[in-house]
Amino acid sequence: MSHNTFGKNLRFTSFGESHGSTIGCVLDGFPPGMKITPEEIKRQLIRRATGQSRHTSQRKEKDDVQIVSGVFEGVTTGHPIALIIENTDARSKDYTNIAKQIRPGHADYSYWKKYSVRDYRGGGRSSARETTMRVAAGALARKWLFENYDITITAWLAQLGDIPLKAGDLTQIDESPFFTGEIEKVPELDQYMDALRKSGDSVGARINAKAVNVPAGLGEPVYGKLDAELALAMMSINATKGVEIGAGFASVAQNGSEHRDEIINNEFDSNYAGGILAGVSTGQDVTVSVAFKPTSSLRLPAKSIDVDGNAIDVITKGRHDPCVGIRATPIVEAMMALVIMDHIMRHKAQTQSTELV
Ligand code: EPS
Repeated sequence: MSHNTFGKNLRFTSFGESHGSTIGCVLDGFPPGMKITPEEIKRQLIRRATGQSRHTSQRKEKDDVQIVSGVFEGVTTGHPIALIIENTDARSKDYTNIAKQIRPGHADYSYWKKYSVRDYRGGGRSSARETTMRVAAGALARKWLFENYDITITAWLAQLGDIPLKAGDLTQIDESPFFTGEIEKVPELDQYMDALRKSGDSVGARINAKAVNVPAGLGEPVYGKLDAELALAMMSINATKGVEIGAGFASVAQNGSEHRDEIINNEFDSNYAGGILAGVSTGQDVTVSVAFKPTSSLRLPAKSIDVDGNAIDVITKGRHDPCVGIRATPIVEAMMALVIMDHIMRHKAQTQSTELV
C-alpha cells in the first residue's frame, strides 16, 4: 500500500522524482473563494529553493509553478487544486557511477531492500526535491489560515551543528540564508559553513517553529491528536530524526509542579505543553522542534556495498547541501500549515461549528 497522501479533510498528494520531467501535487478539500496566484506560491518556493546562497546545493531550478486545476479567474473553486513544476536543471550523469552503489545513511539501502529497483538519479522519490510541492501547497494553506483565523506560522534555525541559536528577532529570518533571528551570528555561521563545505562533510540542524493564534479545540482524540499528526508530518520530511512538542524531551527532567502550565487570571502562566493538551490545542502558541540529520551524500569516500553485496568505497558527486536542515525551515512551516488547516476542516465537519474560539 503506497502512501503519498496525508491529511483527512484537506488531503495533499505529491508525485514526481528529483530527475523526472515534472513534480506536482494535488490538494483536495481546499475551500472555495480564496484568491491565489502562481507568484504568491513562488514567493514561498524561493525561500526553500536550492542555489539561493553558497551554503546550499547549487542546482538551479526555476520552480515556476503552474496551477493546472482548482483555480478559476484567480480564485479557488473548491475542486482539487493541482500544481506542477518542471525539473529543468537535473544533471543525471553525476549519478552514473553510483547506479549500482549504496550510499551509507541514504534511502539507497532501504529502498533497494524494499523495492529491488531504484531511481538512483538524485535520490529519485527520496530526494528533498519532493518537498517543493509541500511548500507550494503550504503557501495556499498559510494564506487561508491567516485570512480566516489570523494564524501565522514561523520557523527558524535553532541550532546548526554544535552552534545553538536564540530565536532573536523573528522578523529577520528571511534576511540571511540561515533563517535565523539572531542576525548578528550570521558571520559566524557563514564561516562555519564555508569550512564545512571545504571539508566535504555535512552537519545536522535543529529547526524550531511556532503557530500563533491557533484556536482552542483542534485535534481529534485519540488517534488523530494534533501533536501526533504534527509529529508525523515533521517525521515525513527528508532527514528528520527527531520531533519535540513544547518542552519535549526536557519534560523528562521537570517536576509536574513546573510542567503543568498553571492558569492565572484566566491565562496560562507558561507553555511547556506546546499549546496542546491531550492532543487538542489550547489556544496557546503551538510549538514544535525538529532535528535534521547531516546529509548522507558526500564526496568523502565511505565504506559500503554495491547492489550485489560487494564491498566498495562510495563517493557521491551531485550538488548537495552541506546542511539540508537549513532549507527545511520553510518546509516545517508548510507542513505545520497543512496539518493545522486540515484540523480546522475536521473540527468543523464533526462539530458543525462555523466559529472557533
Ligand atoms: C538532493 C540532491 C540534490 C539537491 C536536491 C536534493 O539534487 P541533485 O544532486 O540532483 O542536484 O539539489 O534538492 C533539490 C533539487 C531541491 O529542489 O530541493 C537529495 O539527494 O535529496
